This record gives sequence, C-alpha cells and structure tokens, in this order.
Amino acid sequence: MTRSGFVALAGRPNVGKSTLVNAVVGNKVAIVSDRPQTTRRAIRGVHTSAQSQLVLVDLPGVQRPRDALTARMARRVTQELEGADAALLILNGEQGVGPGDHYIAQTLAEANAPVTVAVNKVDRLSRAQTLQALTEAAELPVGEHVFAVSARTGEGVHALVEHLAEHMPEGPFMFDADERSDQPQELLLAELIREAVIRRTFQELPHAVEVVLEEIEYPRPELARIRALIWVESDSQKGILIGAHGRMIKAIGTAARRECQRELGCQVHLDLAVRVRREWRADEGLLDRLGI
Ligand SMILES: Nc1nc2c(ncn2[C@@H]2O[C@H](COP(=O)(O)OP(=O)(O)OP(=O)(O)O)[C@@H](O)[C@H]2O)c(=O)[nH]1
Ligand SMILES: [Mg+2]
Repeated sequence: MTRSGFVALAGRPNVGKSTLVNAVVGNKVAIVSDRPQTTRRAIRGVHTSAQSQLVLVDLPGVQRPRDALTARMARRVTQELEGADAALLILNGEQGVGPGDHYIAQTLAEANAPVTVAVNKVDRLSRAQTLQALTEAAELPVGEHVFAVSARTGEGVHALVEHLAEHMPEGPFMFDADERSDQPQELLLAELIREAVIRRTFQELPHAVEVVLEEIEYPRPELARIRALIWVESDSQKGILIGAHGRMIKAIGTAARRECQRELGCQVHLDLAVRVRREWRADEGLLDRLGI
C-alpha cells in the first residue's frame, strides 16, 4: 500500500520555506530571496519514492496583512493549512524562537492536522546553538517531533522527508511520479524573472513588483523567445528598475535569462518591459486574474 498526502509549510517570512521545498523536490519550483514575503502563491512541490508521495505546499510567510495582496496571501495560508494532511512549522534556527513563531504555533495547535517542527539554517549554527534552538522549539505548544535541518546544504532533510512520508495517509499517488510541481511553466518563468528583480532591489520595491509573462514562442526548437512585463506602482520605481543608462534592467535581464535557460534547457531571448500600474496590489479583480 502506498502513502500520499499534503504537508502545508507554515512559518514567518524568510525562514527558508521555499528553499526547503526546492531541496525536497530536488528542483527549483519556488523562488527564493533574502527579502521577506517573496512567496505570494501556494505552490505544491512533489517528492515521490517507491512507497510514498509527499506533496509540500509552499506558502507565503505569516505576517500581518497590509493591503489586499497580503490579505489574500494570509487567507491562502489559512485555507491550505485547513486542507492539508499535516503541517510543517519552519523556524529560523539563527534567530531562535520569537513571538511570531509562538503566534503561528498557537494557530497550528488550534487546528486539527498533526504538526512537525523543523529548525532550519543549522549550517549557520554551532552544535551548542543547534541544541539550544531545538530545546526552544520543543517548548512550543505543537510538534511532537522536531528536526534540525539545513535547506541550503540538505543536512537533515532526508530524515525529515522520511518522517513526513511515513505519517501520510494510505492512498494512491496524486501526481505522476515524474511531476515536480503543480505550477504551470509560464508562471514559474514569470516568478524567475520576479526573483531576479527582488534580488536587486530594496525596501518597498520588491513588494511593489509583479511579473506577467505575455508570450513565449519557439522560433526554433533550441530557442525560446519570452516577452514579459514587469509591473511597478510608480514612475520613480520604474526609473529605479530601468536604472542609469538602462543598466539595472539589463542586469535583471541577464540574471533572469540565465534562470529561464536553466529551466527550459535551451537558449532564451528575453524581452522585458517595465510598466506602471498604480495600486495593482489593491485591485481585487486583478489579483483574481493573477491567481493570488
Ligand atoms: N544559511 C542558510 N540560509 C538559508 C537556508 N534556507 C534558506 N536560507 C536563506 O534564507 C533566505 C530566505 O529563504 P526563502 O526560502 O526565500 O524563505 P521563505 O521562508 O520562503 O520566505 P517567504 O517566501 O518570504 O516567506 C534566502 O536568502 C535563503 O537563501 C539554510 O538552510 N541555510
Ligand atoms: Mg517563500
């Protein structure tokens, strides 16, 4: 009998949820950055072995909503946690357990799904610091099982995956064995471009940016031509993204093209345009269409 199920990832922004999903899947299915609130949508990352299929649901970090966009992100977290077979609470071992973690743990304790805790980023900790972080994690009101992991190096990830898979309900696989994610490729490509933007911008700008893939075509089998729009909310943000003599947008394009080439396994022509779309983060109809 096989086992399969969904594990929703809960945690503060920036603790390494998306990095962990990528490590478990073995492919980049979710973008990663050191800016908080990088993830905006729920992304399912699939790990299949002979006997089990573990579907990790990457989610936005839990934070107080500020606008329609972040309110939707928070609602999504609640919905996915309700629908999952289990929850994985991720902590940043470098920062220790804080009030935000306690708040999330309390919310999880009130829900029905079993909770496992992972203390992440232990590659940055000494043995003594790791033990201290594990002790703090064990004092939370959830999680019989606490794991020390590094999503970056992969340390401890195998043991965590085995544990989660063993606790999934018995049942048939929900994804084909070679599927890595439920995310359409066009969305992943747009996200890879957004990652390149986020990694080069500061303060409010990363939050004000959305990327929309307009077109992808293959003039030859070994060449993809991608047209994408980068939305920002003001002219000054547009100016920053383009940069002096277009240097910023050029650097973003180079980084994003490399990522798209890796994903598609062929040459990529990337055509980026920056557009001002005022207050897109407050536009509910638009957020619907963006699938957020
Ligand atoms: N040293 C170290 N850094 C890590 C590890 N895991 C993640 N990071 C870094 O932490 C930062 C945040 O990682 P993400 O995976 O984007 O975090 P997240 O929890 O998905 O963040 P949000 O989507 O904003 O909620 C990035 O700079 C990662 O490279 C780890 O195990 N070790
Ligand atoms: Mg993330």
